[in-house]
Amino acid sequence: MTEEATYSGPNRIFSGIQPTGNLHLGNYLGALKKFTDLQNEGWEGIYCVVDLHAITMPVEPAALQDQTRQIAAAMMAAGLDPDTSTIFVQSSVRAHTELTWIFNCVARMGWLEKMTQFKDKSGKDSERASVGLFDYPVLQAADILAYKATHVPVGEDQKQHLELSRNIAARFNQQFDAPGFFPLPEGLIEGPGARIMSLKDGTKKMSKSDPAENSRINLIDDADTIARKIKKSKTDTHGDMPETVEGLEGRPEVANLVGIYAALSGQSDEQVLAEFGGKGFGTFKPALADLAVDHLSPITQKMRELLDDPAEIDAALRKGAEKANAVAEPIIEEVRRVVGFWQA
Ligand code: AQP
Repeated sequence: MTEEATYSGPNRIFSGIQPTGNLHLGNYLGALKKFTDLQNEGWEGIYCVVDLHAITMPVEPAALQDQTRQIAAAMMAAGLDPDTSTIFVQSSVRAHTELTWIFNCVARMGWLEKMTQFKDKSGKDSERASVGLFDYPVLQAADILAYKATHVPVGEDQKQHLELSRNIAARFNQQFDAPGFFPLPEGLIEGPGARIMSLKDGTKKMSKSDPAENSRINLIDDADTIARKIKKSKTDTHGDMPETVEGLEGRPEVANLVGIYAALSGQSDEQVLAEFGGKGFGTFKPALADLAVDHLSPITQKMRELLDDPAEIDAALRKGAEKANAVAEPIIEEVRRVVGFWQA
């Protein structure tokens, strides 16, 4: 579905991270690092720990509480400042669930049936998956549009869900004869780190739910663990590091390691290969391990400090919920009026 983007409100960023399992390097480079860079470029940003999304799969209540704080700690440790950006927990702002219901009546079954993440996560037994898992992308559209966010920094895996959010926004505007009411949110996806792959299989994305612990670098891994995982990462039998970017074709594991080095060092793949092309993995892997440890250990340390005394996290989340509510509530009021709900 297409619509002239006539939205004229301010630019605003929204993004979320699920409190499910340990955050990994893919979450950091595909999301957290981008959030901080955008904040430091002056964007208004609303960043959410999406606990309503987390319960679409079974999760222990106590674990959910802990993991919610862990994600908030990671956001703060990665450089998000709760005074500059809004950091909050999704379930503390009711606009998300209310708008989801309205969007459930706008989105079409056929759109949701095409979502590959639902197919991947529900597996062969989709009849037993929760209705929430199927509806997940509609909640995601509500997350973004409850704030009329115009830009969404995410990893490449979220491209399809983002397209669905645009379709829901466009259809809402059309169905309720409210042109330009919702923006058609754009992804901020490109750039190094958009798709970090498993350290054990360069064709599979690095993921929290991969049972192979050595497939990912967790943000809470210590220096020795990071070095060991990089040393054991899969390469191939084609020989040393290629001299050119073309030489990375057909070498997904090596391309992934070069991409990680590039994203962490702020260089291009070409620059990395100018330095390491022709050298062996015995040279490249230790250099990558040092870079990863240098980059991640201050974040890990800050995360641990915050988690040792969670009062600072909780205060930031309370304040974030107030700020988020103050943006979302007037928008939901407008939505109620546009939809035609009774108002006293
Ligand atoms: N491998 C990745 N490379 C780049 N970005 C990634 N993201 C996730 N994996 C990669 C981005 O991280 C943000 C938060 O993701 P999430 O936790 O909300 O959802 P997810 O995609 O379900 O994370 P995982 O690790 O892949 O979990 P599972 O294993 O449960 O599927 C998003 O912006 C995402 O794009």
